[in-house]
Amino acid sequence: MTVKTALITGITGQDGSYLAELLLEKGYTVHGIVRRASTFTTCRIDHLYQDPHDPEARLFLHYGDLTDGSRVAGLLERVQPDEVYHLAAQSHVRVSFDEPLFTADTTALGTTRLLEAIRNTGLPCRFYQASSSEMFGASPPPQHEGTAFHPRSPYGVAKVYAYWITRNYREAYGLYAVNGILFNHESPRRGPTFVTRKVAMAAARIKAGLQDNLYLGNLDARRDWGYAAEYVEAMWLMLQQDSPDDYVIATGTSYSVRDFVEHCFTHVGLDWRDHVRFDERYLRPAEVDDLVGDTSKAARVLGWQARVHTPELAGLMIDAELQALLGKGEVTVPVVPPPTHPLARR
Ligand code: NAP
Ligand code: G4F
Repeated sequence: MTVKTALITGITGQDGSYLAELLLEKGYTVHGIVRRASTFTTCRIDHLYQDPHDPEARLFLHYGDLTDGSRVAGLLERVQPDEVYHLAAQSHVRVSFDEPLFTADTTALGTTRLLEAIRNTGLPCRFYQASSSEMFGASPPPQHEGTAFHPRSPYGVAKVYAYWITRNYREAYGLYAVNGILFNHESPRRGPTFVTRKVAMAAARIKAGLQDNLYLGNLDARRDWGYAAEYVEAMWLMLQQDSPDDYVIATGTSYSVRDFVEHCFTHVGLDWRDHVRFDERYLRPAEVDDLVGDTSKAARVLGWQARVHTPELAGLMIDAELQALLGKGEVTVPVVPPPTHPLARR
Protein backbone atom coordinates (compact mmCIF):
# COMPACT_ATOMS: atom_id res chain seq x y z
CA MET A 1 0.00 0.00 0.00
CA THR A 2 1.32 3.48 -0.87
CA VAL A 3 1.00 6.41 1.52
CA LYS A 4 0.74 9.15 -1.07
CA THR A 5 -1.52 12.18 -0.90
CA ALA A 6 -3.57 13.26 -3.90
CA LEU A 7 -5.55 16.43 -4.56
CA ILE A 8 -8.47 16.11 -6.98
CA THR A 9 -10.23 19.11 -8.49
CA GLY A 10 -13.68 18.15 -9.81
CA ILE A 11 -14.02 15.30 -7.29
CA THR A 12 -17.83 15.64 -7.39
CA GLY A 13 -17.90 14.95 -11.14
CA GLN A 14 -18.13 11.63 -12.97
CA ASP A 15 -14.37 11.09 -13.30
CA GLY A 16 -13.56 12.58 -9.90
CA SER A 17 -15.76 9.99 -8.20
CA TYR A 18 -14.16 7.01 -9.97
CA LEU A 19 -10.67 8.39 -9.44
CA ALA A 20 -11.29 8.97 -5.72
CA GLU A 21 -12.43 5.33 -5.43
CA LEU A 22 -9.35 4.09 -7.26
CA LEU A 23 -6.88 6.14 -5.21
CA LEU A 24 -8.51 5.20 -1.90
CA GLU A 25 -8.30 1.55 -2.95
CA LYS A 26 -4.58 2.10 -3.60
CA GLY A 27 -4.08 3.46 -0.08
CA TYR A 28 -3.85 7.17 -0.92
CA THR A 29 -5.08 9.97 1.27
CA VAL A 30 -7.42 11.92 -1.01
CA HIS A 31 -8.32 15.59 -0.78
CA GLY A 32 -11.02 16.97 -3.04
CA ILE A 33 -12.04 20.51 -3.94
CA VAL A 34 -15.80 21.10 -3.94
CA ARG A 35 -17.45 24.33 -5.01
CA ARG A 36 -20.11 25.68 -2.73
CA ALA A 37 -23.73 25.34 -3.90
CA SER A 38 -27.07 25.83 -2.16
CA THR A 39 -27.64 22.07 -2.23
CA PHE A 40 -25.22 19.19 -1.68
CA THR A 41 -23.36 18.19 -4.85
CA THR A 42 -21.55 15.17 -3.43
CA CYS A 43 -24.02 12.43 -4.45
CA ARG A 44 -21.38 10.68 -6.62
CA ILE A 45 -18.96 10.36 -3.69
CA ASP A 46 -21.33 10.02 -0.73
CA HIS A 47 -20.55 6.29 -0.58
CA LEU A 48 -16.89 7.18 0.01
CA TYR A 49 -17.56 9.74 2.73
CA GLN A 50 -15.70 9.28 5.99
CA ASP A 51 -16.22 11.30 9.15
CA PRO A 52 -13.11 13.51 9.26
CA HIS A 53 -12.97 12.96 13.05
CA ASP A 54 -12.32 9.28 12.40
CA PRO A 55 -8.54 8.73 12.80
CA GLU A 56 -8.76 6.25 9.90
CA ALA A 57 -10.31 8.85 7.54
CA ARG A 58 -8.48 9.25 4.23
CA LEU A 59 -10.96 11.34 2.24
CA PHE A 60 -11.18 15.07 2.94
CA LEU A 61 -13.26 17.71 1.13
CA HIS A 62 -12.54 21.43 0.95
CA TYR A 63 -14.57 24.26 -0.46
CA GLY A 64 -12.89 26.01 -3.37
CA ASP A 65 -13.50 27.31 -6.86
CA LEU A 66 -11.19 27.37 -9.86
CA THR A 67 -11.97 31.03 -10.40
CA ASP A 68 -10.40 31.87 -7.00
CA GLY A 69 -6.63 31.52 -7.45
CA SER A 70 -5.71 32.50 -3.89
CA ARG A 71 -7.93 29.78 -2.43
CA VAL A 72 -6.48 27.19 -4.80
CA ALA A 73 -2.95 28.22 -3.78
CA GLY A 74 -3.84 28.12 -0.08
CA LEU A 75 -5.28 24.63 -0.38
CA LEU A 76 -2.25 23.37 -2.24
CA GLU A 77 0.02 24.72 0.49
CA ARG A 78 -2.12 23.10 3.19
CA VAL A 79 -2.61 19.69 1.55
CA GLN A 80 0.96 19.31 0.21
CA PRO A 81 -0.10 16.69 -2.36
CA ASP A 82 2.24 14.28 -4.13
CA GLU A 83 -0.14 14.18 -7.10
CA VAL A 84 -2.66 16.72 -8.38
CA TYR A 85 -5.43 15.50 -10.68
CA HIS A 86 -6.99 18.54 -12.31
CA LEU A 87 -10.42 17.41 -13.51
CA ALA A 88 -12.61 20.43 -12.72
CA ALA A 89 -14.01 22.27 -15.72
CA GLN A 90 -17.15 23.61 -17.31
CA SER A 91 -17.26 20.40 -19.31
CA HIS A 92 -20.41 20.68 -21.45
CA VAL A 93 -19.70 21.50 -25.11
CA ARG A 94 -23.18 22.86 -25.96
CA VAL A 95 -23.22 25.01 -22.80
CA SER A 96 -19.84 26.47 -23.75
CA PHE A 97 -21.48 28.20 -26.74
CA ASP A 98 -23.89 29.89 -24.30
CA GLU A 99 -21.25 30.66 -21.65
CA PRO A 100 -17.94 31.14 -23.50
CA LEU A 101 -16.42 33.53 -20.98
CA PHE A 102 -17.22 31.41 -17.94
CA THR A 103 -15.91 28.38 -19.83
CA ALA A 104 -12.65 30.18 -20.63
CA ASP A 105 -12.27 31.39 -17.04
CA THR A 106 -12.86 27.96 -15.52
CA THR A 107 -11.64 25.48 -18.10
CA ALA A 108 -8.67 27.44 -19.48
CA LEU A 109 -7.51 29.93 -16.83
CA GLY A 110 -8.43 27.60 -13.97
CA THR A 111 -5.58 25.37 -15.15
CA THR A 112 -3.10 28.25 -15.06
CA ARG A 113 -4.20 29.20 -11.55
CA LEU A 114 -3.42 25.69 -10.37
CA LEU A 115 -0.10 25.48 -12.22
CA GLU A 116 0.94 28.88 -10.87
CA ALA A 117 0.09 27.73 -7.35
CA ILE A 118 2.29 24.65 -7.83
CA ARG A 119 5.14 26.75 -9.23
CA ASN A 120 4.93 29.37 -6.47
CA THR A 121 4.79 26.86 -3.62
CA GLY A 122 7.69 24.94 -5.16
CA LEU A 123 5.99 21.64 -4.31
CA PRO A 124 7.55 18.70 -6.18
CA CYS A 125 4.07 17.32 -7.00
CA ARG A 126 2.98 15.65 -10.22
CA PHE A 127 0.18 17.26 -12.23
CA TYR A 128 -2.48 15.66 -14.44
CA GLN A 129 -4.45 17.84 -16.88
CA ALA A 130 -7.81 16.53 -18.12
CA SER A 131 -7.33 17.27 -21.80
CA SER A 132 -9.94 16.27 -24.34
CA SER A 133 -10.46 14.78 -27.79
CA GLU A 134 -12.67 17.82 -28.36
CA MET A 135 -9.36 19.64 -29.07
CA PHE A 136 -9.02 17.64 -32.31
CA GLY A 137 -12.43 18.85 -33.46
CA ALA A 138 -12.40 18.96 -37.25
CA SER A 139 -9.14 17.01 -37.71
CA PRO A 140 -10.02 13.71 -39.43
CA PRO A 141 -9.76 10.41 -37.51
CA PRO A 142 -7.99 8.45 -36.25
CA GLN A 143 -6.57 11.09 -33.91
CA HIS A 144 -3.30 10.54 -32.01
CA GLU A 145 -0.89 12.60 -29.90
CA GLY A 146 0.59 14.25 -33.05
CA THR A 147 -2.72 15.14 -34.74
CA ALA A 148 -3.27 18.88 -35.27
CA PHE A 149 -5.82 20.56 -33.03
CA HIS A 150 -8.81 22.19 -34.69
CA PRO A 151 -11.33 22.85 -31.90
CA ARG A 152 -14.95 23.52 -32.83
CA SER A 153 -16.35 24.97 -29.59
CA PRO A 154 -15.41 27.48 -26.89
CA TYR A 155 -14.91 24.42 -24.67
CA GLY A 156 -12.51 22.86 -27.18
CA VAL A 157 -10.60 26.14 -27.50
CA ALA A 158 -10.34 26.45 -23.72
CA LYS A 159 -9.00 22.88 -23.50
CA VAL A 160 -6.37 23.64 -26.17
CA TYR A 161 -5.19 26.56 -24.03
CA ALA A 162 -5.08 24.33 -20.95
CA TYR A 163 -3.17 21.65 -22.88
CA TRP A 164 -0.51 24.12 -23.99
CA ILE A 165 -0.14 25.86 -20.62
CA THR A 166 0.44 22.42 -19.09
CA ARG A 167 3.14 21.65 -21.65
CA ASN A 168 4.59 25.13 -21.19
CA TYR A 169 5.00 24.66 -17.42
CA ARG A 170 6.63 21.29 -18.09
CA GLU A 171 9.09 22.79 -20.57
CA ALA A 172 9.69 26.12 -18.84
CA TYR A 173 9.82 25.07 -15.18
CA GLY A 174 10.50 21.35 -15.35
CA LEU A 175 7.18 20.42 -13.70
CA TYR A 176 6.08 16.82 -13.94
CA ALA A 177 2.92 17.80 -15.82
CA VAL A 178 1.02 15.54 -18.24
CA ASN A 179 -1.94 15.80 -20.57
CA GLY A 180 -4.33 12.87 -20.71
CA ILE A 181 -6.16 13.40 -24.01
CA LEU A 182 -9.25 11.42 -23.19
CA PHE A 183 -11.95 10.58 -25.71
CA ASN A 184 -15.58 10.43 -24.57
CA HIS A 185 -16.04 8.21 -21.54
CA GLU A 186 -19.34 7.47 -19.93
CA SER A 187 -20.96 5.56 -17.08
CA PRO A 188 -24.11 5.43 -14.99
CA ARG A 189 -22.61 8.44 -13.17
CA ARG A 190 -22.44 10.56 -16.34
CA GLY A 191 -24.19 13.94 -16.13
CA PRO A 192 -27.77 13.53 -17.40
CA THR A 193 -27.43 16.13 -20.18
CA PHE A 194 -24.64 14.29 -22.03
CA VAL A 195 -26.09 12.25 -24.85
CA THR A 196 -25.33 8.70 -23.63
CA ARG A 197 -26.87 9.18 -20.18
CA LYS A 198 -29.78 11.16 -21.65
CA VAL A 199 -30.54 8.28 -24.02
CA ALA A 200 -30.09 5.54 -21.39
CA MET A 201 -32.35 7.33 -18.91
CA ALA A 202 -35.03 7.96 -21.51
CA ALA A 203 -35.00 4.41 -22.92
CA ALA A 204 -35.41 3.00 -19.40
CA ARG A 205 -38.23 5.41 -18.56
CA ILE A 206 -40.00 4.70 -21.86
CA LYS A 207 -39.71 0.97 -21.20
CA ALA A 208 -41.19 1.53 -17.76
CA GLY A 209 -44.09 3.54 -19.20
CA LEU A 210 -42.95 6.78 -17.52
CA GLN A 211 -42.45 8.81 -20.72
CA ASP A 212 -43.16 8.46 -24.44
CA ASN A 213 -40.57 10.40 -26.40
CA LEU A 214 -36.92 11.42 -26.40
CA TYR A 215 -35.82 14.67 -28.11
CA LEU A 216 -32.33 14.71 -29.63
CA GLY A 217 -30.23 16.79 -32.03
CA ASN A 218 -27.60 15.46 -34.45
CA LEU A 219 -27.74 11.66 -34.72
CA ASP A 220 -24.94 11.46 -37.31
CA ALA A 221 -22.03 12.57 -35.09
CA ARG A 222 -19.61 9.74 -34.34
CA ARG A 223 -17.81 9.28 -31.04
CA ASP A 224 -15.33 6.89 -29.47
CA TRP A 225 -17.21 6.07 -26.25
CA GLY A 226 -15.43 4.18 -23.47
CA TYR A 227 -16.11 3.38 -19.82
CA ALA A 228 -15.10 6.08 -17.31
CA ALA A 229 -14.09 3.63 -14.54
CA GLU A 230 -11.32 2.31 -16.80
CA TYR A 231 -10.15 5.74 -17.95
CA VAL A 232 -9.23 6.89 -14.44
CA GLU A 233 -6.76 3.97 -14.28
CA ALA A 234 -4.97 5.57 -17.24
CA MET A 235 -4.83 8.93 -15.42
CA TRP A 236 -3.11 7.27 -12.49
CA LEU A 237 -0.69 5.35 -14.74
CA MET A 238 0.36 8.59 -16.46
CA LEU A 239 1.57 10.00 -13.14
CA GLN A 240 3.57 6.83 -12.29
CA GLN A 241 5.99 7.02 -15.26
CA ASP A 242 9.66 8.02 -15.02
CA SER A 243 9.10 11.12 -17.12
CA PRO A 244 6.05 13.24 -17.97
CA ASP A 245 4.38 12.89 -21.36
CA ASP A 246 0.99 13.23 -23.09
CA TYR A 247 -1.27 10.29 -24.01
CA VAL A 248 -4.42 9.62 -26.02
CA ILE A 249 -6.90 7.38 -24.17
CA ALA A 250 -9.78 5.85 -26.16
CA THR A 251 -11.26 2.55 -27.30
CA GLY A 252 -10.20 2.95 -30.96
CA THR A 253 -13.73 2.35 -32.23
CA SER A 254 -16.42 4.74 -33.38
CA TYR A 255 -20.21 4.67 -33.30
CA SER A 256 -22.79 7.26 -34.31
CA VAL A 257 -25.24 8.77 -31.84
CA ARG A 258 -27.89 6.82 -33.80
CA ASP A 259 -25.96 3.57 -33.15
CA PHE A 260 -25.86 4.31 -29.42
CA VAL A 261 -29.59 5.04 -29.38
CA GLU A 262 -30.27 1.80 -31.24
CA HIS A 263 -28.13 -0.23 -28.78
CA CYS A 264 -30.04 1.19 -25.78
CA PHE A 265 -33.53 0.79 -27.20
CA THR A 266 -32.84 -2.68 -28.58
CA HIS A 267 -31.45 -3.70 -25.18
CA VAL A 268 -34.89 -3.08 -23.65
CA GLY A 269 -36.81 -4.52 -26.61
CA LEU A 270 -37.99 -1.22 -28.12
CA ASP A 271 -37.73 0.27 -31.63
CA TRP A 272 -36.07 3.67 -31.23
CA ARG A 273 -37.84 5.04 -34.34
CA ASP A 274 -41.12 4.91 -32.43
CA HIS A 275 -39.84 7.24 -29.70
CA VAL A 276 -36.95 9.47 -30.82
CA ARG A 277 -37.88 12.95 -32.08
CA PHE A 278 -35.70 15.72 -33.47
CA ASP A 279 -35.29 19.04 -31.63
CA GLU A 280 -33.04 21.64 -33.22
CA ARG A 281 -32.27 23.13 -29.78
CA TYR A 282 -29.80 20.31 -29.32
CA LEU A 283 -27.81 21.17 -32.45
CA ARG A 284 -24.54 23.07 -32.03
CA PRO A 285 -23.31 26.15 -33.96
CA ALA A 286 -20.32 24.01 -35.01
CA GLU A 287 -20.15 20.24 -34.66
CA VAL A 288 -17.37 17.68 -34.20
CA ASP A 289 -18.27 14.99 -36.72
CA ASP A 290 -15.97 12.07 -36.05
CA LEU A 291 -13.65 11.15 -33.18
CA VAL A 292 -11.68 7.90 -33.02
CA GLY A 293 -8.60 7.63 -30.85
CA ASP A 294 -5.36 5.88 -31.74
CA THR A 295 -4.08 4.54 -28.40
CA SER A 296 -0.89 2.83 -29.63
CA LYS A 297 1.28 4.99 -27.38
CA ALA A 298 -0.78 4.38 -24.23
CA ALA A 299 -0.77 0.64 -24.95
CA ARG A 300 2.98 0.59 -25.53
CA VAL A 301 4.14 2.84 -22.67
CA LEU A 302 1.39 2.57 -20.05
CA GLY A 303 0.20 -0.94 -20.86
CA TRP A 304 -3.36 0.46 -20.89
CA GLN A 305 -6.16 -0.56 -23.19
CA ALA A 306 -9.94 -0.32 -23.08
CA ARG A 307 -11.82 -3.45 -22.05
CA VAL A 308 -15.39 -2.16 -22.27
CA HIS A 309 -16.53 -1.05 -25.72
CA THR A 310 -19.55 1.00 -26.75
CA PRO A 311 -22.15 -1.81 -27.06
CA GLU A 312 -21.36 -3.21 -23.57
CA LEU A 313 -21.24 0.34 -22.24
CA ALA A 314 -24.75 1.04 -23.56
CA GLY A 315 -25.93 -2.20 -21.92
CA LEU A 316 -24.44 -1.47 -18.52
CA MET A 317 -25.73 2.11 -18.56
CA ILE A 318 -29.28 1.13 -19.36
CA ASP A 319 -29.26 -1.73 -16.85
CA ALA A 320 -28.20 0.78 -14.20
CA GLU A 321 -31.08 3.10 -15.15
CA LEU A 322 -33.58 0.25 -14.87
CA GLN A 323 -32.14 -0.74 -11.49
CA ALA A 324 -32.42 2.88 -10.31
CA LEU A 325 -36.10 3.01 -11.35
CA LEU A 326 -36.70 -0.24 -9.47
CA GLY A 327 -34.95 1.21 -6.42
CA LYS A 328 -37.21 4.26 -6.47
CA GLY A 329 -40.26 2.03 -6.69
CA GLU A 330 -41.18 3.55 -10.06
CA VAL A 331 -41.13 0.08 -11.63
CA THR A 332 -42.38 -2.98 -9.78
CA VAL A 333 -41.32 -5.77 -12.15
CA PRO A 334 -37.70 -6.16 -13.27
CA VAL A 335 -37.59 -5.43 -17.00
CA VAL A 336 -34.13 -6.90 -17.49
CA PRO A 337 -31.78 -8.77 -15.16
CA PRO A 338 -29.49 -6.65 -12.94
CA PRO A 339 -26.11 -5.57 -14.36
CA THR A 340 -23.79 -8.52 -14.66
CA HIS A 341 -20.62 -6.86 -15.92
CA PRO A 342 -18.12 -6.84 -13.03
CA LEU A 343 -17.11 -3.24 -13.77
CA ALA A 344 -20.73 -2.08 -13.60
CA ARG A 345 -20.53 -2.06 -9.81
CA ARG A 346 -17.87 0.72 -9.78
P1 NAP B 1 -18.12 16.55 -14.94
O1 NAP B 1 -18.87 15.34 -14.50
O2 NAP B 1 -18.84 17.65 -15.62
O3 NAP B 1 -17.38 17.14 -13.64
C1 NAP B 1 -16.80 18.41 -13.66
C2 NAP B 1 -16.33 18.75 -12.27
O4 NAP B 1 -15.77 20.08 -12.27
C3 NAP B 1 -17.45 18.76 -11.20
O5 NAP B 1 -16.95 18.26 -10.00
C4 NAP B 1 -17.74 20.26 -11.07
O6 NAP B 1 -18.32 20.60 -9.85
C5 NAP B 1 -16.33 20.81 -11.18
N1 NAP B 1 -16.29 22.24 -11.49
C6 NAP B 1 -16.86 22.87 -12.53
N2 NAP B 1 -16.60 24.19 -12.47
C7 NAP B 1 -15.85 24.39 -11.37
C8 NAP B 1 -15.26 25.52 -10.75
N3 NAP B 1 -15.38 26.75 -11.28
N4 NAP B 1 -14.54 25.37 -9.62
C9 NAP B 1 -14.41 24.12 -9.08
N5 NAP B 1 -14.94 23.01 -9.60
C10 NAP B 1 -15.65 23.15 -10.73
O7 NAP B 1 -16.91 16.14 -15.89
P2 NAP B 1 -16.22 14.70 -16.11
O8 NAP B 1 -16.96 13.99 -17.18
O9 NAP B 1 -16.01 14.07 -14.79
O10 NAP B 1 -14.83 15.13 -16.73
C11 NAP B 1 -13.71 15.44 -15.91
C12 NAP B 1 -12.75 16.31 -16.68
O11 NAP B 1 -12.32 15.62 -17.85
C13 NAP B 1 -13.32 17.64 -17.17
O12 NAP B 1 -12.26 18.58 -17.15
C14 NAP B 1 -13.71 17.36 -18.60
O13 NAP B 1 -13.72 18.55 -19.37
C15 NAP B 1 -12.61 16.41 -19.01
N6 NAP B 1 -12.93 15.45 -20.06
C16 NAP B 1 -14.05 14.66 -19.94
C17 NAP B 1 -14.32 13.73 -20.92
C18 NAP B 1 -15.53 12.83 -20.82
O14 NAP B 1 -15.90 12.21 -21.83
N7 NAP B 1 -16.15 12.68 -19.64
C19 NAP B 1 -13.47 13.57 -22.03
C20 NAP B 1 -12.32 14.38 -22.09
C21 NAP B 1 -12.05 15.30 -21.09
P3 NAP B 1 -19.92 20.50 -9.61
O15 NAP B 1 -20.18 19.06 -9.22
O16 NAP B 1 -20.15 21.47 -8.51
O17 NAP B 1 -20.59 20.87 -10.89
O1 G4F C 1 -22.61 13.76 -25.07
P1 G4F C 1 -22.16 15.02 -25.70
O2 G4F C 1 -22.74 16.29 -25.16
O3 G4F C 1 -20.58 14.99 -25.63
P2 G4F C 1 -19.44 15.79 -26.43
O4 G4F C 1 -19.96 17.04 -27.03
O5 G4F C 1 -18.79 14.83 -27.35
O6 G4F C 1 -18.46 16.20 -25.24
C1 G4F C 1 -18.05 15.25 -24.27
O7 G4F C 1 -16.90 14.59 -24.73
C2 G4F C 1 -15.72 15.42 -24.85
C3 G4F C 1 -14.60 14.52 -25.36
O8 G4F C 1 -14.61 14.47 -26.75
C4 G4F C 1 -15.40 16.00 -23.50
F1 G4F C 1 -14.26 16.70 -23.56
C5 G4F C 1 -16.56 16.86 -23.03
O9 G4F C 1 -16.27 17.37 -21.73
C6 G4F C 1 -17.81 16.00 -22.96
O10 G4F C 1 -17.63 15.06 -21.93
O11 G4F C 1 -22.50 15.00 -27.26
C7 G4F C 1 -22.06 13.94 -28.09
C8 G4F C 1 -22.69 14.08 -29.48
C9 G4F C 1 -22.53 15.47 -30.07
O12 G4F C 1 -22.17 15.34 -31.42
C10 G4F C 1 -23.93 16.09 -30.00
O13 G4F C 1 -24.22 17.02 -31.03
O14 G4F C 1 -24.10 13.87 -29.34
C11 G4F C 1 -24.78 14.83 -30.13
N1 G4F C 1 -26.14 15.00 -29.60
C12 G4F C 1 -27.29 14.75 -30.30
N2 G4F C 1 -28.36 15.03 -29.55
C13 G4F C 1 -26.48 15.44 -28.38
C14 G4F C 1 -27.87 15.46 -28.34
N3 G4F C 1 -25.73 15.80 -27.33
C15 G4F C 1 -26.38 16.19 -26.19
N4 G4F C 1 -25.62 16.52 -25.12
N5 G4F C 1 -27.74 16.23 -26.11
C16 G4F C 1 -28.54 15.88 -27.16
O15 G4F C 1 -29.78 15.93 -27.08
